[in-house]
Amino acid sequence: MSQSEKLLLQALAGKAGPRPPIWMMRQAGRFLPEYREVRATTSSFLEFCYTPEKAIEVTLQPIRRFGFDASIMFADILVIPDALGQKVAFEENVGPVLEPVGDGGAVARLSMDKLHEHLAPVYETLKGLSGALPSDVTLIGFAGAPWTVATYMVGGKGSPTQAAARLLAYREPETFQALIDLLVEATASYLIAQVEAGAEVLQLFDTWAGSLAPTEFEKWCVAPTKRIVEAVRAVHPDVPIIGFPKGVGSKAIGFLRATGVQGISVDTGTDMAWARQELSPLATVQGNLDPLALVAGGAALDRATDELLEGFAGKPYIFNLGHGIEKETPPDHVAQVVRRVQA
Ligand code: 1CP
Repeated sequence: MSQSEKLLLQALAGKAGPRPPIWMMRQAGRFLPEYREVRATTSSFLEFCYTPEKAIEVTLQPIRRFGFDASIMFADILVIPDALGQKVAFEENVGPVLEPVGDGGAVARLSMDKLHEHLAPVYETLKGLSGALPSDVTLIGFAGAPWTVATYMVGGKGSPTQAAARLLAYREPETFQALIDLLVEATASYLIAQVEAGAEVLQLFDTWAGSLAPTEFEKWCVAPTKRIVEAVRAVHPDVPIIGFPKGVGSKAIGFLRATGVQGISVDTGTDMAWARQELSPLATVQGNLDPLALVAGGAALDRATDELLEGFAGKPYIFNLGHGIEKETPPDHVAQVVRRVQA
């Protein structure tokens, strides 16, 4: 299959192909027994991400099992703080734990010097995947958007409100801006290297964009994303970028106008009739099946799948979830959705 026939690339070029492409956020992960088996061979999650052979294997598992149309490389958004010199660990049943960056001195101690050396295993993973994927499957690279990565860097862990980062941004705007500037530069450079290693599409995860007030949303989500998009396009003008400013509601319109990304991933709470009307003219919409409908399965899952397919019939559209797969998800339910979308 030629590049231009891949369904995900067609959809992102604004063409409604014969059917929508389907992939799922967190399609590799703990809901799959074969993932848990490989994962059990390395205790440190970051070391697991930095072992190309294992990262390639778990990236391929959901492609083999379900036949998704796209494959997202296995890594994590927190490899960037790790590569900038911050201490990052993942603790079992806790999640990420970082040594918090709380002032200008801590920001100044971060450095891009070893960025690519540190991230070289991720590029090896992409190169390996490029050769290993079926010819009709699109390879997606990704990074966390600066705001979301900064929430973990400043807070030192995940949090429901992202209060630590929001407070630092109000109290010490210059310090926070310096952190965001560093993340813009590092992330753009990381994404450019991903394209050179074989990524055909890039997704920017801004999971915590929804906690920002409108003015702060402009400053810490829209403006940094725009700078990254411009930097990547300056080198690779044709690589489509999908934004995922989660939980931002109607602010997605301004986000699309300002950043010019080709795709927008929308969360489960988004009204898809509204998205079709307001967002589809600006970008290809991706989403937003409820990850819990996927856990539930049965007729409710078929109904939710059909609503999305019918709602976007005739439009360029990417079938996906509104957020990542839950670890309790029965794999058979994923197969049920893939069959229905690809029928
Ligand atoms: O031991 C394990 O298996 C840990 C679970 C796990 C997995 C499977 C983590 C820890 N990260 C990942 C992989 C991952 N993370 C991918 C791989 C590709 C795929 O989707 O199949 C991707 C794209 C991510 C992105 C990511 N990491 C995001 C953005 C998307 C989202 O889910 O909102 C975020 C916020 C993270 C941080 C992270 N990584 C892991 C945890 C437990 C967390 C914290 C989440 C939180 O604060 O709630």
